[in-house]
Parts: sequence; C-alpha cells; structure tokens
Amino acid sequence: MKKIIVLLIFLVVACSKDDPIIQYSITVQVTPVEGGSVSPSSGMFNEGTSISLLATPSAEYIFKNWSGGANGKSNPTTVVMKSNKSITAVFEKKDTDSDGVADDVDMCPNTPAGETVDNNGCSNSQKYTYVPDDNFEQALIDFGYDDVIDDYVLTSNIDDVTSIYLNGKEISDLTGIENFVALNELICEQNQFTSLDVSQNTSLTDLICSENLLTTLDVSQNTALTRLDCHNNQLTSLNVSQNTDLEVLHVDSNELTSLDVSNNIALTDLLCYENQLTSLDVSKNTYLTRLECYGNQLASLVVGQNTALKSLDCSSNKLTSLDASQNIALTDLQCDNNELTTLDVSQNIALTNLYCNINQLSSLDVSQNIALTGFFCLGNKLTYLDVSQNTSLVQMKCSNNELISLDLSQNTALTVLDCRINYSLYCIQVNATQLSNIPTGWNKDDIASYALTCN
Ligand SMILES: [Ca+2]
Ligand SMILES: [Ca+2]
Repeated sequence: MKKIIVLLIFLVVACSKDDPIIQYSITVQVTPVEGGSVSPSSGMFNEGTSISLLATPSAEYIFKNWSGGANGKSNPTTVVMKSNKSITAVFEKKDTDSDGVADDVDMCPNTPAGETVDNNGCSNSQKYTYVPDDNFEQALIDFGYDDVIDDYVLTSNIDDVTSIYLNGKEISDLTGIENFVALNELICEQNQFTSLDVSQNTSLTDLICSENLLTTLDVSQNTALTRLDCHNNQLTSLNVSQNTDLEVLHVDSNELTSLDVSNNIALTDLLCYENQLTSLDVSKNTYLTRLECYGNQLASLVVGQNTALKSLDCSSNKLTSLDASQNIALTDLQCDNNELTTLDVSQNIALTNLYCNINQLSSLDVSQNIALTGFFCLGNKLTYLDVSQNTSLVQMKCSNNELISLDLSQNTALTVLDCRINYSLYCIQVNATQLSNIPTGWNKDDIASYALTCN
C-alpha cells in the first residue's frame, strides 16, 4: 500500500513536471482611443495558441496597421502565443480623396490627386473657377463677382447666381459657365463663342445664346428649359427631345437639315426660318400660336392640328398646297414665294394680314376675310379680285397679276395700293369721295384710269 501511494505521488509530480500548463497574456491598445475596437481586447491564452485579432474601425475611421506585439496591415491578423503580447491597433481618420485632410473636416471632397490643399481640404482648382476669357472675367468683375483679371473667379461667388446677362460682351470663350450651377437665366447673345457647355446648368429655364458661332449645342441636361433661343448660329442639328417644358424655341438662321419637335408639346412659339429643313412635323404641337418656318425647303406643311395658331409664316418654301381650314384663329398668314395654285382662306375669318405674293394663284376668294387690313397678292395670275367685302383694308398690293377689273369703291379705308403691272387693267372703279381725292399712296399703271363705273 505504501508502495502504491509513493508511486501515485511520483506520477503526479512527473506529469506536472513534464507537461506544465503555461499561459501568456494579450493586452490590446487602440490609437487613437476613439478610432475603433479590437476583439479580443485582452485575455490569457495557452502557450502556442493561435489567436485571431479583429480590428473594427469607428465611423469616420479606417484601420491602418498593427504595431507592438503584432505587425502588418492584415485584418484580422493572427498571433501565436509564445510570450505576453502588448499589441496596438492603429486607426486613422478617413481621407477619401487622400489630400491629407480627413473626410469629417474636408470641405472639398474629391480633391484631384496631387493638388495642394488648404486646411479645409480645398485645392485652388476647387475654390476657383477657371475663366480664361478676359471679357467674360471683366463682366464678372463688373457684376461684383470677381475683383482682378487673373483667369480665375472664386467659385463660391458664382455658384449661387441665378441670372446673368452677358450679351454683346465680345466673349469668345464661355469656359467657367459650368460652375454657375444655380443659373435659371443665361443670356449670352451677340458674342463670338464657338461652343457652350451648359451640361452643369441644370436649373436653366431661359437660355439665350443667339448670334454666336455655335456649331453644336447640347441641351440634353437642361430639362427645365422653357425658352431656348439659339438663332443665328451655325448649328447643323439640335436635339430638343429632352426639353419637354419648352414653350419658346427659336432656332432660325442656322444650318439645320431636320428638327424633331415631337416631344415639345408645350411649344407655343417656334421660329425655325432660314434653315435647310426639307420636312417639319408640327402635328404634336397643338399649343403653337406662332410658327415661322420660311426660307426652308419644305415641300409640304400640315397644320391641321395647330388650331391655336395665330401667326403662320411658311414663305419661301416649295409648297404646292396649304390647308389652313382648321386654323380659324389665324390673324397673320404669310405664304409668299411658294408654288401654290390654290389657296382657301374661307375659314380664316380672323385674318388681318394675308401675304400670298409670288405664287401661281389664278383665283383667290377673300370675301369671308372681312377683318383684313393688309392684303398682298402680287406676282400671281389673278384676273379677278373681289375686295368688296374687305372694307377694313388699309393696304393692298396686287401688282404683277393679270387683272382685268378692280372695284375699290367699298374700300374706304384703303390708303396704300399698288396695282401696277396689270397690263389688261384699264379701269379701276372707285366711289365719288375717292375719285375727288385719290390717296397719294395709290399706284397704278398709266394705262389705267379711276372711274365711278367701269364697263
Ligand atoms: Ca479635399
Ligand atoms: Ca479673377
């Protein structure tokens, strides 16, 4: 028995002597203290154990690296317990644009790489807007947004400007306008710039850039536009499909070969004269009150949907017909210099001015157009013209036709008349009052005579 007890004691002593349980401590520190946390943050671990340490940054911080009893940037990282470990997890504030100024105090995020910044994290390119055109910059000085010609203006001075008038300032480069991000109204007509970037001016409602040298104009980002006037430039195309709020569109005197206004149903005013349009679909533009498309190459023009039209000028095209029967609101119709052989204005009783000069009309019934004050039909093939119902007429020009008779006795308001170059017109009927005092503004051929009655 004594032997057994001695043996047991020997075994216990032998075991604890050959296989002692040794443990080591981990102590983790975090710098800066608010930068984050590490799990586990402390503890006792058996010798040889592999411990995984996970660093979790606070908001506005990122994990940078380990130091002390661990190293490297791995997260999580593994330490093997061979001694007591004092480990530091190093965090740093987020600096997304790597300009040395932490995000939470960086007033200018996205600083371009390599640019020097101020204490607010702002580089010069972020604080200042590049304005290379001296005349543009001078205008900004005159407006009080800038103080010296140095190609730059403080962006904070211009990024809340809502209206700017730069017309006739001899500006050849509008670079810088892109930082006028609050603009509603940009008036920059009568300058010499060849391009205009309004892609950042998304609040624009009024853009007047006429009489410049623009060859392209991208208004796809300017969806708030209600008025666009880019007349008298060198545009060969213009996409207004995104500008669905447009009410006024002036694109006249450019080089457009086509113009799609099918998305612009709010349009009331469309001037597209003196381009190279071969077709024009205004069937969706039912609110149009003014359409001027003269000086194009239109072979047809359908205005049957445009019942609100008050003024239509489609002169100097290639029209062989024109149906204005639905346009009962028309007060002004100009269709000079086309190839019209007939013209029905019987439904257009609101007409006050009718221009149908230089067509191929052999007859024209204006008996329903009693509001006419101006009537111009020179250069046609008219042999007969009844203006007895047009008692409001003030001006009439019917020269260069083939008239054989003309009765003006009802046209007591007529002060301007040109009926010359009608070589078969020998007698012009007038009333007694007119005959006693022929208005000085009346012109006739010498072969014609005024008389109270004509045979
Ligand atoms: Ca910055
Ligand atoms: Ca300046």
